[in-house]
Amino acid sequence: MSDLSPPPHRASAAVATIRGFHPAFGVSLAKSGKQNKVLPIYVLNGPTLNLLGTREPEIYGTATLAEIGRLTAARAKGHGLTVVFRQSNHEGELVDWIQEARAKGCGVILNAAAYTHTSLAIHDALKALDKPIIEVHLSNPHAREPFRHRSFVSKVATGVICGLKEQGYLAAVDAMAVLIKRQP
Ligand code: CA2
Repeated sequence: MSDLSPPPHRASAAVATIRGFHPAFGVSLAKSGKQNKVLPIYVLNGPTLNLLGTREPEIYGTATLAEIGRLTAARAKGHGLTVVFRQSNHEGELVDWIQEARAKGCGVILNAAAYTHTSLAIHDALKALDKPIIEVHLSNPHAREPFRHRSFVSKVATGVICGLKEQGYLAAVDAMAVLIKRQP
C-alpha cells in the first residue's frame, strides 16, 4: 500500500476538527457552537498509477501521483477539508479502503485505473458505501480503445470526471465539497 498523504495530514488522524462556521457545511454548524468533526475525503488510486509522470505524459499528464496528492490536499484544505490519499496495485486492498471509508470518510474520489473496466468487487464495495462517490480519470476513456468504454464504477458513482489530467482530481474535490454539504 502507498499512503501518499503528507505527514501533517496523517498526524491529524485524518479528521479535521472545526469550530464555528465551516465553508463545506454552511451556517448551521456555526449556530450550533459545538465542536464538529469533518471526516476526510478518501482519494483512492488503482494499479500502475504509482508510475505516473514516468511514461505516456500525452495521455496521463506530467504530474506524479505524489504531486497530485499534494495538489489534492491543498485544494481540500481550501474547503476546510482533509484527504486520505492512497494508491494500490491490488484489487482487494482497494475494496478494504472503500469499506474503511464507510466509517471513516465523508466520501470517495476513485481512480480505479484498469479495475474500472473489470472489477465487480470494487463495484459491489462502492454500492455498499452510501456516501458520495466521484469517479476520476486522467484521460478520457471514451475516446480510447473500446475495452475502456465500460465502467463498473460509473454505474454506482454520483458523478464522473475524465479527460482533464490532474485537474480532474481538483474538480472532484470541489464537487465533493458541494455534495457533502447537501448530506443530512
Ligand atoms: O485515465 C485514467 O486515469 C485511467 O484510469 C488510467 C488507467 C487506464 O487503465 C484507464 O482506462 C484510464 C491506466 C493507468 C496506468 O497508468 C500509467 C502510469 C504511467 C505510465 C503508464 C501508465
